[in-house]
Amino acid sequence: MVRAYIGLGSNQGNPAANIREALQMINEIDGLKVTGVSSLYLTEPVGYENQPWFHNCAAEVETELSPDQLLAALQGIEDFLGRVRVVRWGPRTIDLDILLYDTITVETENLTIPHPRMAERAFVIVPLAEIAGDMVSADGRTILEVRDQLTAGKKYICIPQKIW
Ligand code: A4P
Ligand code: MG
Repeated sequence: MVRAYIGLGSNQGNPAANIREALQMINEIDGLKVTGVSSLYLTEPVGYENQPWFHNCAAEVETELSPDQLLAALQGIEDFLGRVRVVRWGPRTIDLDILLYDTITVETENLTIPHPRMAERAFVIVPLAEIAGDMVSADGRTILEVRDQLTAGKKYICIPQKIW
């Protein structure tokens, strides 16, 4: 069993319901179990601004799946929940990213772990720090250190909603 962390994001339809449904589907896959979920955050869109705000959270899973198998499982859930990819960084029903997989580094055409853009993105790091503060990011800082440096002086809206 390996511990991995998944970033969840949605800004179409009912984002909180989409995220809850994705968590349930993740938990129902053989060899995957959700062992922790952060608070749910309302976040300003990054990358492509002309779109609704996102809801984001992070989940901890225990898994027997390899990184490639985990990616395939998450993409199956994205497809099932009807994600249509029109614009890169654009609106989506659900986006599921592998943030960390144990302490392993993966660098293939289809998969980069730790997730390459996570350290610059408060919408990933703030939720992740709630459940994986002591894990180490790609540059050797802990997730808590990354969060504190990234968010100094900034405000993020946390929706105190029971998501899991
Ligand atoms: N891929 C490589 N590494 C990974 C990984 N660690 N986890 C590949 C998941 N996928 C990974 O991703 C494209 C390809 O990345 C996949 O086929 C997989 O093989 P995608 O999810 O299909 O495309 P995308 O999400 O449109 O592009 P990208 O570059 O992954 O976007 P991001 O970085 O996921 O950003 N603003 C807020 N506030 N909240 C958000 O959640 N999300 C995005 C999407 C932009 N702005 C946002 C948010
Ligand atoms: Mg993505």
